[in-house]
Amino acid sequence: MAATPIAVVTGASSGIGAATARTLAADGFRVVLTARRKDRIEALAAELNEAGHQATAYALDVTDRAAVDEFATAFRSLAVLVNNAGGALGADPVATGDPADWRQMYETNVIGTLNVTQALLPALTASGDGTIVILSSTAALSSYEGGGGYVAAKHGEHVLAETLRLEIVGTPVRVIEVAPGMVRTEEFATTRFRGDTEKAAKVYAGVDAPLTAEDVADTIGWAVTRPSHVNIDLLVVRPRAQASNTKVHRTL
Ligand code: 8X3
Repeated sequence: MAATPIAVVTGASSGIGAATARTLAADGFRVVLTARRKDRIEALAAELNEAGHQATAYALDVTDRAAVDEFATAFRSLAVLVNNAGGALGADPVATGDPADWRQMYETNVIGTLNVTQALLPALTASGDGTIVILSSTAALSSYEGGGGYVAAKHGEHVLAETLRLEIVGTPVRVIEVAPGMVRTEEFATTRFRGDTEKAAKVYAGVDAPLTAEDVADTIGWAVTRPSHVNIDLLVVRPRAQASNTKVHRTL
């Protein structure tokens, strides 16, 4: 009997990461949930196992290269890696943005993705049929005022995905970039505005049905389960009410 294919999901403690873990578990993968918050991923893994799926939790900070390398030693063969860990900090103009925020966003979004991808690439290749998903953003493709360091970091992730795809062509690993627009999750905007829930709520004010974490997980699940020779290079997904990063229909 063939072994159950394994999918690693980073940032699986909430939002898109947690929803993606649920989707891939339902798709028949043994999911390995990673995030810094151990209690959350352990609870989700227990819930998935109780529902008859296969899940394990591993506390991991993707910016800690030594810890990532240690984690990677557990895998001789890996089917799927979903690089979801990341996020935004601040919405200040370039003129006044805090360099510390820029640095942190580059660390988590770009270097975190680089760390995990480099460490697991041998196992993905060894599987003979590996898939790397990079969760970027529509902020990876065009700028918006106040996007600042987040836009810069997400552009970095986009370039990482493009360059890696060029470099590993001919190996049995595909690179899929999923770029969501406005997604309402419990934490993204609140983290960006440092706990200011009023400011966070304004992001979605009057928007008829922003995307949910489940919508994005659904697109990731679809892309990952295409036949091996099909590479969804870049999938942009927005709510119907959002035509671009700066053109959002609001009923206010
Ligand atoms: C999230 C989309 O518009 O907040 O990645 O940059 S946005």
